[in-house]
Amino acid sequence: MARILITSAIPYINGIKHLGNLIGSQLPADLYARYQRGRGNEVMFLCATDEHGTPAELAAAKAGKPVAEYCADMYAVQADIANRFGLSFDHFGRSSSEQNKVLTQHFAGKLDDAGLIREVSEKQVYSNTDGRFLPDRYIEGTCPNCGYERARGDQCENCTKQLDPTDLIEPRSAISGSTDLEVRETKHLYLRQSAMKDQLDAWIDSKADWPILTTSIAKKWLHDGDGLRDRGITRDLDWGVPVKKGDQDWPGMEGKVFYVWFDAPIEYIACAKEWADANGKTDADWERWWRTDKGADDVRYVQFMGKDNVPFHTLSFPATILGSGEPWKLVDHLKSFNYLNYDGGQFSTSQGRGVFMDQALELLPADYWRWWLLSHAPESSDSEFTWENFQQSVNKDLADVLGNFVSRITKFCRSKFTEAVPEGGSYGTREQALIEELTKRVRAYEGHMESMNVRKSAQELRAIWVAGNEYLQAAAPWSTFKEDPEQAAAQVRLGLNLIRLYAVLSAPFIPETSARMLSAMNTLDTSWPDDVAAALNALPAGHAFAVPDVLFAKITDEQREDWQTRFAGTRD
Ligand code: B3M
Ligand code: ZN
Repeated sequence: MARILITSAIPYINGIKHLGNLIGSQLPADLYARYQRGRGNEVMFLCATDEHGTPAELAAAKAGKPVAEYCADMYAVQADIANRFGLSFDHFGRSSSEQNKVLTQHFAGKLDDAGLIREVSEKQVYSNTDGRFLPDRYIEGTCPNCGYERARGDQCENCTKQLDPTDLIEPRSAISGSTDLEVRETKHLYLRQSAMKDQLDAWIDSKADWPILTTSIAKKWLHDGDGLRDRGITRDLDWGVPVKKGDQDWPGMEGKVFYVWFDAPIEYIACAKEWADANGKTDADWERWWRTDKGADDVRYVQFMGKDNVPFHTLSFPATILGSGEPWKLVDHLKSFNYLNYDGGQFSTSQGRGVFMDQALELLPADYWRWWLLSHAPESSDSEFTWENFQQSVNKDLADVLGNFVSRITKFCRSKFTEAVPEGGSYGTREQALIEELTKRVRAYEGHMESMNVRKSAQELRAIWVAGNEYLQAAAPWSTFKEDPEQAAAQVRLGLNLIRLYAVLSAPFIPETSARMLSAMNTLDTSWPDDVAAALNALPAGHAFAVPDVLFAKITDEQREDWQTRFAGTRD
């Protein structure tokens, strides 16, 4: 049994995420976690809310709530929606936890001991109108790299370049819009990433199997001149992890907090401790996932994220881990995604454009969205959500192919036999051919899932569904039944067993529907079809089942048009 640690990028606390965020990390991470559990491996799947820094402060101010209260409320909202989308985290933590505070201060102390932190007296943008410093997202302006006009002080979301607020052209306050800004001196801690360039370079070179998207972004920041600048890891803000060296005060740093991008990835680790603490486990229980000196050397660690998060995960976070000199687990495989666009433009949280997770669930159950998003994951390039495409996929793949198969075979059996797997007949050449085809396809599916090729996995799964339909069409038990009821019984027995097989294979994509299929088939047997022939005999003759309700309703043209209009504008 392999042990697999999986983390999804932790979503900012500032509001409900849109479908583009969902397919960018949490959903494919869930697909992989469910698949690995299905194969009988031991999985630790962690995610959390990213609660510090300017995104949280700005959103709380907008909501008119104290920031701690805002975060607690939004955490509950996000946890509930994640649950309703079937995201099967072993723990959904909070970066504002006590565990993360302790660990973040611990890492800072270790990095300082290793000589990797320097104090810098630097110039920061100060807003006279707002009476405060304007770090990161408190400031907006034009990106010096690509000219995008809404770049933020920490990063340009258009070209992914990491920025400093003073880099922006025509800067303005994100709070008041004021351009009455000046530059003032303030003291901050810098992580000496530049001192670790060769170590990071060698580490990334050792990852030959990483997706091109991941390594190209990492290499770009390592070699394009300023990519591996030392970065400030503290901020003049109230909300965040107070700057301390372990549990000691840090002279000169009073009243400052760590930068959100310093403590957010550390939450991946702290989240495991939160999991242990919440479940009456010991430190040894979580450390065996994270400390290579305590059992994590045989753990495979996989991270999922959108492409804009890659620089922080290939450079800054590894610099923190390697620099600590302690035996923490480093990522083994990093799966990154391009962007999903919405109907001719971008999804946007700040502009409320697109479909948000809560809205999606008001329209249709999670599995409809899961299937579309995963089968159209923006892997090799950006992809686009359109309502036409969504309607088409749902109606064809889910309703016509999978749903129809299940409905036809169960109803036919009920009408000609009983609601039990029929006796009699044995599998013949047509059935053997199907078993052979399915064996090939299931092995291919496993290969794609193992290497996290999300779209290819979906294509293969759909082909597996189609194979069953084509078999049913060709075998035509409704005709066979008239001349040879024994043979028809065997065909139906195979068809009913296919439903169980489909439920097991499809569970990572459409877990709710998979559970309904298993419950209709009246079985708890979710064993993986290592041997497809054996799997197609799992439900023996006489095994009772029930005809399930329609698995997937088709999306009508009226619904599609209605939704298209409703989601054409922006959310208030
Ligand atoms: N919260 C950015 C995002 O949600 C950031 C990810 C942190 S991962 C440690 O895209
Ligand atoms: Zn840019």
